[in-house]
Amino acid sequence: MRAARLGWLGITLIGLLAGAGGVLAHSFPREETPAAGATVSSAPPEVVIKFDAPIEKVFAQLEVLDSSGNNDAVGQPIHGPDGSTLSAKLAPLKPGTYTVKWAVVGADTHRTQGSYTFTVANGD
Ligand SMILES: [Cu+2]
Repeated sequence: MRAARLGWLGITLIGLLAGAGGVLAHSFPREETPAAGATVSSAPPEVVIKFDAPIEKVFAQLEVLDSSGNNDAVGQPIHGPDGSTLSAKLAPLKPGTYTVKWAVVGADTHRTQGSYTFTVANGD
């Protein structure tokens, strides 16, 4: 009876450690500029995503798509000196809603990806 209890405890602890390790290791956005879901009054010159864990300098993708699916990011994504920031310069954006699509490989070699939108308001 006692052995059985210890067995369950052991399995639970292993499960918790494995789960926590997986979550901590992956790289997900912590802060986006412009913020996810934001409406900004003027066209931003760049998009910046700060991740919660280091990302590899290769394999990173960052696209800023207009409503027609055209990519307004200019050139390759730029890695920040802190090792966990990715940014892209933008062509002048017209008013409208833009979809930011990102994909990165974390320092643990795991790939994560996602998307969010922001809106450039009409008029100056
Ligand atoms: Cu991971």
